[in-house]
Amino acid sequence: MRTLTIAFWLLSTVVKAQFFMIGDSERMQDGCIMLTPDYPYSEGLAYYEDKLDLTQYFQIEFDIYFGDEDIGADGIAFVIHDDIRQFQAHGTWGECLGYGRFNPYYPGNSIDPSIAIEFDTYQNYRQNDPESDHIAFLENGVSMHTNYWNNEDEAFNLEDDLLHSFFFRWNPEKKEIRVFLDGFEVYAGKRDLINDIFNGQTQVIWGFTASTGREHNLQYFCLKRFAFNDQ
Ligand SMILES: [Ca+2]
Ligand SMILES: [Ca+2]
Repeated sequence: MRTLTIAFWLLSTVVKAQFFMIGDSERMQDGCIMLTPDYPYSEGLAYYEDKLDLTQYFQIEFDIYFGDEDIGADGIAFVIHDDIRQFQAHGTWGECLGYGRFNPYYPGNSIDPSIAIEFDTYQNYRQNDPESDHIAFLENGVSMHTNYWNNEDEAFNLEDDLLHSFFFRWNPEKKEIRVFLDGFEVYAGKRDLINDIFNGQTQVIWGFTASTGREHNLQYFCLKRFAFNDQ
């Protein structure tokens, strides 16, 4: 247990220093990384420089800030990918959060193959968004979704000037993803990521993407802990 604790501490220390940033993302003074400033038509991404091993259990814990304007935009996506552009991969701005593309039926700039958890703060009819802010599981750079989580609250709002706690867990034996927001389970699903998404690839890139459009917000994340164990 002591060994594990030390390993977690080392990993969490290293994580803060090793993000590869593209677009408008910038380091902040307290070790957090800004993805977009509170400014229109911005896109920022930050990828951890070491790849994830999908054959291993992992849990990534982070805090996310979505701004202080309830009608701001557009949100943040947590992304795991093996796009051919690797650490330069990015999607479309605005409603696509720097991850997906405007139209799911035609090609566009998106991150693929991939999965993402989107934290969406602006309603876009083209992506089938509900009126409220919401969280959704996405695949292969397609922003449109049919299912989402908003705590069954039509006024659910993420842009409340607070940090929100998120956990992302991957269990390779059960092939299970679980995501938590402020203590609520916001997504749980089984998917054979290695074979069904990444075509046998086990080493993948992970990070965060975000964008703004006509509406905007300051958006950033702070990594809390990156833990591996055999649970
Ligand atoms: Ca909102
Ligand atoms: Ca949206």
